[in-house]
Amino acid sequence: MLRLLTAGESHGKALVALVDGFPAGLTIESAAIDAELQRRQGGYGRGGRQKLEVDTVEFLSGVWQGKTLGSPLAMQVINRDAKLERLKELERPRPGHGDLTGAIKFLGSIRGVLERASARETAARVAAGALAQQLLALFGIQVFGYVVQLETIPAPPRDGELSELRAVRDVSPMYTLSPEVDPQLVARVDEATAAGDTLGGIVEVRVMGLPFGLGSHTQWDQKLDGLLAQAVMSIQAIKGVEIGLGFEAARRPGSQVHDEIAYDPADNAGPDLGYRRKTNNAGGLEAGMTNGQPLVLRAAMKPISTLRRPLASINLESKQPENAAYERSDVCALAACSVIVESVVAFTIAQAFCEKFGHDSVAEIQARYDAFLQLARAR
Ligand code: EPS
Repeated sequence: MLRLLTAGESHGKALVALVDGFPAGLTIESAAIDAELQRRQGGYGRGGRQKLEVDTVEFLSGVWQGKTLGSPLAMQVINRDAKLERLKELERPRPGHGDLTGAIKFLGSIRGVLERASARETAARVAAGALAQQLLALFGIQVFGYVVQLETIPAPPRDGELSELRAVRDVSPMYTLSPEVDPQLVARVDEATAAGDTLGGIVEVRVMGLPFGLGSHTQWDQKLDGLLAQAVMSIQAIKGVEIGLGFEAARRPGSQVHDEIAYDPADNAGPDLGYRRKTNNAGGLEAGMTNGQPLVLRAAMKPISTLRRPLASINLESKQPENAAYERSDVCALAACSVIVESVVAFTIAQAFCEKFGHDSVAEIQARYDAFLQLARAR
């Protein structure tokens, strides 16, 4: 089983991703992982912290001569702003953060909760997701995330070659596929900054090149849509996840929801085996399994809970009303969120991929993958 645990506090020594059950024989490209880590640090609306950090990954275990060994991979991202021991307790919990609830749950300090609840933890998840993307890429699976809405302003995605879309996204200040909308998004972030407020939005991830049959219909905890929703909902500030049409499916009759099936015997060499859909309202998943179509998932991010113009709270020492604490923070981390959701989706897909095709070695997975495509084509 491929699995991930993370460790680390926002201002502790480092974030660590412990990836267990990762196949042997993958040549690791550290620079590509660093590129994703740095993309996570970017986007319009980030705060002062990102000027201090230059996130890069160091492998502490599981790699020999540039290749994975099949043993646990400990990946470390060092915190430059490692000032945890000097930081003081907070007394006024921020509505929306884990401050009040965590301090009560653990009968302890707000600081002890916020340091781990912080979205800085997602650096470890992006490192693991970027590693997973390198495994998936060997099998032609590409995971691609971008922003589709800031607050109420849509930034519609577009179709096209992945390399072209990547080029558009990577010069966008908000990681959108709508350059014409970007100035409006930037202006809205500037407005929120001036008002001491924060902003959320919606990100979308597409996964191309998926074979049939990742996940399973047989048991609730193996359904891939459920696993994806769990993984994405666990990202800090995510409040909703939808796949394909999502909530819109509830508003339409079945004839306008389900994706009619066609077949092209002359073009069945790819992982879709020649089965084509006129629409992809299912978002690539039927009965908890990939169906050979692109996976499409969206996630809703709430605005960041640390506001420069703070909301009402209670001083936990005096129990008297006071405004919430303010600490240096981001105004909008939506662009970063698109990188994080992309990474988390990539890791979850890699888990399902290894569940189906094995996780001992890349060579065995390749043989089993090829054999499956051959058998499935003859089905
Ligand atoms: C966060 C508070 C801010 C964010 C942080 C998440 O950190 P700091 O208090 O050091 O300014 O910048 O996110 C990151 C550091 C990051 O790398 O994403 C919080 O309280 O959740």
